Amino acid sequence: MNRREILKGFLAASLASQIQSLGWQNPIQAPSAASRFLTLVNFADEPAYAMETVIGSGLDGRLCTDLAAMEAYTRTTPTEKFYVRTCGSPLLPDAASWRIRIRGPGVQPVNLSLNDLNKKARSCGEHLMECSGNSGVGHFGLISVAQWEGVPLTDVLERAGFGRNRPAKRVLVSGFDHYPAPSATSTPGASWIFSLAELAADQAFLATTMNNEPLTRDHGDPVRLVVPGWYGCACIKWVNEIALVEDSAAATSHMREFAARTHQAGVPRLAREYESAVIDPAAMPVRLEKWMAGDKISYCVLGILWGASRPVGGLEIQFNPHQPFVAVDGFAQDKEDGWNFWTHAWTPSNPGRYTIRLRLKNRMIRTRRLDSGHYRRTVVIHEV
Ligand SMILES: Nc1nc2c(c(=O)[nH]1)N[C@H]1C(S)=C(S)[C@@H](COP(=O)(O)O)O[C@H]1N2
Ligand SMILES: [Mo]
Repeated sequence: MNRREILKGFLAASLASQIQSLGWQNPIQAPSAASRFLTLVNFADEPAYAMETVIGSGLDGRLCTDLAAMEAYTRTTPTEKFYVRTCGSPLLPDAASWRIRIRGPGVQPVNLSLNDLNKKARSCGEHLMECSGNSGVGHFGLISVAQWEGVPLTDVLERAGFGRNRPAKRVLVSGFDHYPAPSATSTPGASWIFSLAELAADQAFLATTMNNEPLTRDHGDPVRLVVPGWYGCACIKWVNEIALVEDSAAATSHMREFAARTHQAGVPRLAREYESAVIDPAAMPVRLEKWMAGDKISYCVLGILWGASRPVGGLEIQFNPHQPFVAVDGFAQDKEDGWNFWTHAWTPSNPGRYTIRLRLKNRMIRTRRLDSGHYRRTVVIHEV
């Protein structure tokens, strides 16, 4: 091993062990006498954005999780930092009178109360949610992980007498979406139509708590849908209606609005023509640290991998389009529906602009958004 490789290995190992021992807490303390954290390097070409504060209201309300802040590197995102896409409306009815109306052809409608639902709620695990509109505006902060409790949607349907043997094979889930002012960017009327098979296979549930607390208003209080592994646009908040619909049901306006962002072919007219709005495995850098390792400047890229419902094998990183992809040195996947953290020690040979891109080692796994270059991030290195 040459000196550079030794330093690289040392830096990766010391950072990785420190990050693990602190449970992804702030690593801005020297992991050893021989190395010293200098500073964070910002991502270039991303506009300044106020992170972790609510900006706007109603359908235009947003809060972006600051992935570069080390508090984000816990298994779950604290609720007050969990991203928000659409804030709770001041017109929302009182939780005490909340009912979910369940209806379908040939069955008496049922009004499900929160009490009924809360009695059946159980732990549904840790799940990541990402807005399909997540982008460099907001530093890719429309992505978060929480611990959820709730009731599987298929159980709710069975209990209401809407079992699997009904002719209707599709389920429309709608949420409250009335705001005092019209939106500049979005169409109101959040609703998605799923097949019963999708709901069962992906274990969609009606969530009643988030991080062991009642849902907050902005995250769907009193009840929201969570569809593990799907984009957030399918995770309807303030759920007030569940309907069994015909196989020939038209796609909702919300589905049409999100067709491109969920990788559909065009804007399909019928709900059944929509592919599951699943998140493919993806990875991006979220934090770049500048270190003094011995007497040499070195950089550490910290990043996340998500959307992987199975082990992906390995991750590769590239520092400019003309450079080869190399194996990410600190990558280990321990979770399949949250985020996995990785680190990569980097000693660029020259100052300059670098565009960092990730890909999976296994090129057979579908990674549509990653392949499109969507999660590329650029940094400017002044000192090597
Ligand atoms: N009723 C309703 N539900 C909704 C939306 C909405 O505008 N109205 N937005 C959806 C979108 S696009 C996303 S990404 C998620 C965001 O959930 P969060 O704000 O709790 O992170 O909620 C979904 N559920
Ligand atoms: Mo979204």
